[in-house]
Amino acid sequence: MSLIATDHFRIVVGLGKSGMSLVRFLANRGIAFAVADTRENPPELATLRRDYPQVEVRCGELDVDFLCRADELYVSPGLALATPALQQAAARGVKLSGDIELFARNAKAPIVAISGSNAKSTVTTLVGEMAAAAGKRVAVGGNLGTPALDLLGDDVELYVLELSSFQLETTDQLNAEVATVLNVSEDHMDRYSGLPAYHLAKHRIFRGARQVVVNRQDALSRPLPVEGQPCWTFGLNTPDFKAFGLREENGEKYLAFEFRNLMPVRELKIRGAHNQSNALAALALGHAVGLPFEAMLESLRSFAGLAHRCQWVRELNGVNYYDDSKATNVGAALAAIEGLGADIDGKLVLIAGGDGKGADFSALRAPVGEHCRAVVLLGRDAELLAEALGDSVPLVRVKTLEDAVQKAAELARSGDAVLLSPACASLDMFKNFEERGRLFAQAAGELA
Ligand code: IK4
Repeated sequence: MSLIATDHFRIVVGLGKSGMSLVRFLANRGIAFAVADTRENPPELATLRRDYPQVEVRCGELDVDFLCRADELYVSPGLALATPALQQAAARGVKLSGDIELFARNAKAPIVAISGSNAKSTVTTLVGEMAAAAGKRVAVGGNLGTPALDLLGDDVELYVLELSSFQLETTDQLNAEVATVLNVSEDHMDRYSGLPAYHLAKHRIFRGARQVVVNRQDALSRPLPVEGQPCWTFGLNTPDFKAFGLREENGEKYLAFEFRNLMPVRELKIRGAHNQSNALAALALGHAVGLPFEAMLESLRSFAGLAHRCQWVRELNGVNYYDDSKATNVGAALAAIEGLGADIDGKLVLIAGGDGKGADFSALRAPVGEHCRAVVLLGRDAELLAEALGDSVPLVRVKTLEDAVQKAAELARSGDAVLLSPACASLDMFKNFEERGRLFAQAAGELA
């Protein structure tokens, strides 16, 4: 590959999905770069060797002297910035950056930026659908679907990005048109010193934002006020000025903006209070970028929810099976247990466990005691979950997801629901939560 000579040299650290998008971006612009990954066989190595055979790649333990050949490193969200080799390079003057920073420097259209411990994929997808329904040329991605750099295009009118705390850690100035942290609950405690550090990383999303959207019911979602910066809020209580919320009138509950009712809540296909909150968050973000209410409400009426997000899989012998593999933390599992638990006649048989990422599982004890007939535990941190749940409910340990589904089917009675909502990441046993969800649905489908 011919590279235009510049005094700049970059290194892409981590060759997964976003690493590969960085490679394409840098190569297309003739910027000189190399690639490093701590793994011997990173996921996109074959693609890189095929499409960019001239690019230098160093696999295995990071070499600080090699990293210091670059003036800027683009660090994968899967690799901790605290990694000693990265910190040593930074101490020697190398800038640590990431794909989202590069995206922000190059995007020409407004950005809707969405983070939070939970619901960010749902709200991102909703805002994307709303913009499309309003006739906008919209590009949706980031932490979900297409990596941000692959979205860049001259004809794009609006970007809608889901961003993780790891992506935000390497982003200095996002300059979003509107930014939000939907909620903050504990996650990734294997990568952060505590909730404050995680909270701080998420709030980098507000750097340079022209407008913000705040969750009235989560103080940790609120940025410091900035003079002249419009602040829209959402919450399940009654809305006031610049606010989205719920209002009850003549026994009917409505999604509402300020003093006007927009749509009866019952017209939503997605169920549960947390999904009403998600709908309101999407309305607030869409309104901030000027989307008309008509198109937004149409999208809300047709949206049936995401795959692996409390997704109905099948019914057998009066038992419904739900795939909530996307519940990779305690907050997400709580929403599912409380939401679905209150919605069914019978009880839940919960399948949980995996890589707990250092979480405190104790908040699960009371709702599990209230809503669950039994819990089937699997994965690396099954025993930590067992300890937290105590004797609130019968516990069954299994080794595989197939066994978990089998056991759950035996335990469930007619009217019950079997719910995979692991409160843990899947990476100890699976490629990702999508694979975990697919295998759950397959095992449930094979029950006879
Ligand atoms: N160099 C380098 C390098 C070395 C190892 C780069 C990556 C790794 C592997 C990879 C990864 C960790 C990809 C990842 C990741 C973590 C992608 C996403 C995440 S995440 O923490 O943002 N998401 C998981 C979570 O929320 O727990 C998803 C878990 C799941 O799918 O079950 O390391």
